This record gives sequence, C-alpha cells and structure tokens, in this order.
Amino acid sequence: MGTEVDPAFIQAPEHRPKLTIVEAQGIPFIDLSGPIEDVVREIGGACEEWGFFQVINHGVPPEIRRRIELATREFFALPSEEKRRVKRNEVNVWGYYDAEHTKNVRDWKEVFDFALEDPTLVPAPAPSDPDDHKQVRSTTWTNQWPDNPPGFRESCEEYAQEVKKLSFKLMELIALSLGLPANRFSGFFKDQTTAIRLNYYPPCPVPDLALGVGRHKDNNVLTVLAQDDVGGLQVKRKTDGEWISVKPTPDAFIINVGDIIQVWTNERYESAEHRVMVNSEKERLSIPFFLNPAHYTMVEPLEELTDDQNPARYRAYNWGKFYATRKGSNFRKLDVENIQIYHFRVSK
Ligand SMILES: O=C(O)CCC(=O)C(=O)O
Repeated sequence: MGTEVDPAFIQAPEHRPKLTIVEAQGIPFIDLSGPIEDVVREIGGACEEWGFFQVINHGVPPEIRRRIELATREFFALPSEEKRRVKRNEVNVWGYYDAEHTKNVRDWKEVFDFALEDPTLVPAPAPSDPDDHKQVRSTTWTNQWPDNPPGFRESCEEYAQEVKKLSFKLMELIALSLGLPANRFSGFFKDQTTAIRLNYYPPCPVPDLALGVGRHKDNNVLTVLAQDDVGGLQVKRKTDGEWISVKPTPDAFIINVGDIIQVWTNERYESAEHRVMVNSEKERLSIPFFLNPAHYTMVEPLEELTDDQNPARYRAYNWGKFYATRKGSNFRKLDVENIQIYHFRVSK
C-alpha cells in the first residue's frame, strides 16, 4: 500500500476519525476472580450500559496468548505470495484475505480466519437464480493452514480452546445476570460455528481518512478480543454517541455483546457499534474470538425475557443462513448493505 491511497479506503467525512483522542472514563473493568455476586452484577451493568467491558484474572494462560501473537506477527510478515496460498474465497471462507470491506468502504487491514470446529457445516446460500433447483443445500468450510511459520496451527488451536472456556464462563455469568440458570445458553453451542480472526493493521499514511475496520456491530453472540499495546479500538458510547478509545491493558480481554445477545435478551443488552483507527507509524495486531451458535439455531427473543408488556421485538431467523449469506459475499463491495438483524425486527 503506497502513499497514493486507493479511494476505496477513504471514509465519508462524517465517519472519519478525529486524531486527537479525548481521554474519557472508559469501558468497565471486571475482575473475574472477585465474589460471584459482584461479578454477575458488574457484568449485567456493563452489558446494559456499554455492551462492552474488559476482564482480568480470566484464566487464559498468558504464554498461550504470547504464542499466538508471535505466530500472527510472523505470518503477516511473510511475502504476499506465500500468504495468498491460503487465501479464502466465496466457497471456502476460512483463510487469508486482504480486501475486506465494512459498510462498503475498504478496511486498512489483512486478516486470517479459522474455525474452532473444523469443518464447519453451514447451509448453502440461497440460489441467486430462483429457477436453479440443482443448488446444493448445505456446504462445509475447511480451515486452511499455512506451512509457515512453523507451529502456527498449534498456536492457533491451543489459544482457541482456552478462549472457548472463557467464553462459556462469560455466557454463564451473563445468564445469571439476566436471572436465568447459569447453563441457559449452553445448548446453543453444541455444534458451534465459532470463528477466530487474526487482524493485522499495517501503518497507514492517511489515518485521518481511513479506518482499520469501519464502524460495525458484531453479528455473533459474544466477542472476546485480545489487542496488542498500540491501541486503536473505539466504542461508540450509548449515552451520547461519542467515540471512546479502549486503552490497551496487558493481558486483559475486551468483551462485547453481539447482535444475537441483543435478540435473545429482546434488547435488554444491546450490541455496541465499534471501529478501529489506524496509525501512521505502528502496525497493530488484534485477535477477536467470535462465539457463534450451531448453524441450525433459530435466533429469537428468549421466552423467559418476553411477555405481554415486552413482546418479542424480532422474528426468528436461522443463524446458519444468516452467516452463510454474510460470509458468502466475502465482504466485497456490494451495491446494498449486507444482511443485518434489523431486517428481522418487528416494527413497533
Ligand atoms: O481490532 C480491533 O480492536 C477490533 C476488531 C474488530 O472489531 C473486528 O475484527 O470485527
């Protein structure tokens, strides 16, 4: 990427980041080793107020995080031709990619995606030609592992298993915070379609015009994010719409509520918009773990959280079809916005 920047990366003026960061009271910090009643109350408050929080004393061994961070740095430092050997596409969405768009503006980043459970079984996207009855009804996506750096796959897989445990613990705490049994959500993850992404943001000559990832909400259940010490993640504060920077804290994880929790809780906990600023001097790494349910899950408000006074605000939708539709587009520039949960919202 030279100094002549491709206009595809340039954000519309209203979405450009301010380079002078306002230091503000950030997203809450929660110590998971505290008394359970306190942790549950703090998580409930953070989900309601921010949709975002950071956790410490979370149980993920720091050396496992160090190993995947090193493997990530080494992988993205490889020559492009080598990275492209494991390039993802519309048919197999796991692997390397360098041309993703968010809201139809190109992101200043490279990514490597893999699934926790391999292969991933998902429904095939609906045929674009309605008369094409020969369309296969389901498909699988398979992890593609590079030969280099050595040990890359092992580092990714051991990290995935540890963060999976943390994500399940968080779902139990979230269930308790809603007054539900701790295991209320466990049934959704039997054949989970959870994915992990390695994000690499190269230095960018126009950090005032481009973003590493444009503004978006996560469409999954919950995200567990590791970021390095550079910083760049910003969360849109619900109270006033201000973009607040999430200061890096060594070994903490950033947790955010995804759209599926928003639907399950009938909007008691809402997913929050976030975006990533880039830096003219430093490269940055981040590793989101996107907790996803089984493909056959029908996502809808939980019965226990709806009643006559608070009727379901969403129609049920099939997670696998939703996910395959988004992934199948391979995040190219589209003429229309990609599928979103508000397409299933019941208007008031
Ligand atoms: O890099 C980050 O801090 C966040 C990344 C993110 O939001 C994403 O990959 O969807």
